[in-house]
Amino acid sequence: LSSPPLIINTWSGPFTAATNAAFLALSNSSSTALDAVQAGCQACQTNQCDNAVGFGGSPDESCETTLDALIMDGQTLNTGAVANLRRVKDAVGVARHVLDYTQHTLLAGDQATQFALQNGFEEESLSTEDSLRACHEWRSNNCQPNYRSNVLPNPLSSCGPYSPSSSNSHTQNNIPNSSSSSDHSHDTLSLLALSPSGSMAACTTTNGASHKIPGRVGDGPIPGSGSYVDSTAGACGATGDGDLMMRLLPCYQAVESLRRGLSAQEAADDAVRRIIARYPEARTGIVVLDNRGEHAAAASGWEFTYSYRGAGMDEAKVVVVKAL
Ligand code: SD4
Repeated sequence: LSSPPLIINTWSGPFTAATNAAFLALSNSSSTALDAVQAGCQACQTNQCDNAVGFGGSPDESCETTLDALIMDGQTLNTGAVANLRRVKDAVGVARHVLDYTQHTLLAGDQATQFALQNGFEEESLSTEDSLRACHEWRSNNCQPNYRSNVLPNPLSSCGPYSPSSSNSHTQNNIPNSSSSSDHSHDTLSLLALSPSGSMAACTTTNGASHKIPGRVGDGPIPGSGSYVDSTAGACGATGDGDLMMRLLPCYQAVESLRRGLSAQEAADDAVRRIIARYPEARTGIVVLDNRGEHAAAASGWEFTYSYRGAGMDEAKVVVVKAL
């Protein structure tokens, strides 16, 4: 149990910049919980947090980096999200515009880009030398992982011909290899905030899965999957194999479990167990925060670490979570 102002982060290491930016914002009485999570996600988008969030990471089959993001207000359930956002760096900023200035919840693809440009965001390439090099190395290495479950050639890249593979062969392939708590193992930042007045917010920002089929949207921008918050119960953020996780809406599941009286740990364990009952190989990690400040995490397929910073703490604290 930690006291607010409290920030929970799906990750640590280079992502600590996000925890600190959000914590400082939440400690400033003029910022809301929503402002705080946005500031935290933007800190990592800007400095790329180890190329795992924002521009320059996780190129798709055609070498393009695209972004998914979501931001949610726990008081109103108002949500803004963007999926497969192209050529605009501040994905969570655009998501906040969807929340603040539209009746919609989720905009996708080139039209999300158009919306962003109409609202003053800059059009920029999301590729870097590093992301292009990673893509070209992947291509010269027979293009594994292979998200295509049949032998149809891929017209968009120079990767063909594809070898046959079973359906759902993408399990684990897209997530950076991590048998340890290496700082390179996540692609997704989710932040949860609990303010001293009890208001809560959540955000998620990610460049998704590497070498995905262009147009693929992950779990990040899906309410209830990438993150979810309802201040009458609590909040949750997720990272891992989004193609599988989004089928079971683990964050909605966990927050509703809090409402039904489960502890944060029980709710996190339950949500992950539901995924691995179906997909034993799935690599997952979720963090859960109840509206009193109790927090916990559960994971499968990797050793997961998350971090938090609450009232009176000079720096973020890291928690290591064993796989279920
Ligand atoms: C996705 N959940 O797009 C993200 C990837 C991730 O650690 O979290 N990787 O599927």
